[in-house]
Amino acid sequence: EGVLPQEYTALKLKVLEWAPRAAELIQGKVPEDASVYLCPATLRPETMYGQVCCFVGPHLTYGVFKASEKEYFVITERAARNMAYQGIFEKEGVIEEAEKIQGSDLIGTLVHAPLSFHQQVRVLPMETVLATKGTGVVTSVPSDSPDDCALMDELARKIKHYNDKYGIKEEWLKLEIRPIIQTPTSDLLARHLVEKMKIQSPKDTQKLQEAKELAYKEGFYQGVMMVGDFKGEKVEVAKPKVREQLIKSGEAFTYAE
Ligand code: A2H
Repeated sequence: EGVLPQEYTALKLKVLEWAPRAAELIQGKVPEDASVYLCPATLRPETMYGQVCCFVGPHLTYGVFKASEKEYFVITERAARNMAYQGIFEKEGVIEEAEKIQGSDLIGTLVHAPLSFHQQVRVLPMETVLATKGTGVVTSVPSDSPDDCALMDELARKIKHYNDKYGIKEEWLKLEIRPIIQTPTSDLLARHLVEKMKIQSPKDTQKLQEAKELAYKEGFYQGVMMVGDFKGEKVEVAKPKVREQLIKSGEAFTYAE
């Protein structure tokens, strides 16, 4: 980890319908009138219009942590500890875990994705999620993230395997990927880079690292918003505005580590 703290935007993806195993575990553990959110940490809040699913690590353990009387967050225990000391939970320094859930048990859960063209998206598996970064939850924006793009391709290509293993349905992967940001190279920069660099799988780590850096730099310094309230503005300018909007509407918060 670096010397300077990384500041993420943590998004609140409200659970609309639990996957069967998660539903059993949650039963009676969270008050009826409370909402539960999956909280992905992102560095690209301006891309949230393009969310198509939400990734969890199938082998990671998550907790359902009480943020306030009415709100519970699904995140790693590590993230909960950090949040408890950042004034994110109602009771400063207090960690209350309603239940533990394995990532694999969350797969198939239906959540509401703030700002996205696709308001309802599914939870899907990402084997490469690091337990040591962010909240352990990653929202998927395949138009602008090479990692997300490579993984969506992989899930679709091996749908039979993923259906057998996790009950993933083909239709969950079929959400349209719409352009969000125009850059000199492309309006679907991640897709363009994955194809141009011949990235075959989420395990092409070195190529993906390179693609990620290229996409981040070009997107940030040369990108222009094609959608949303800041359409036509440079990404550099729009990014903090989208972030502020999400925070003001109660759909996101700042999380640092
Ligand atoms: B980003 P950094 Cl559109 N494990 O959000 C693996 N990856 C994680 C993670 C974890 N535990 N927690 C967060 N991330 C991802 C959007 C996005 C992201 C776009 C383009 C690039 C991009 C949509 N996915 O990240 O190591 C999250 O994905 C590439 C930099 O702290 C988060 O932002 O720099 C980013 O990695 C944080 O990575």
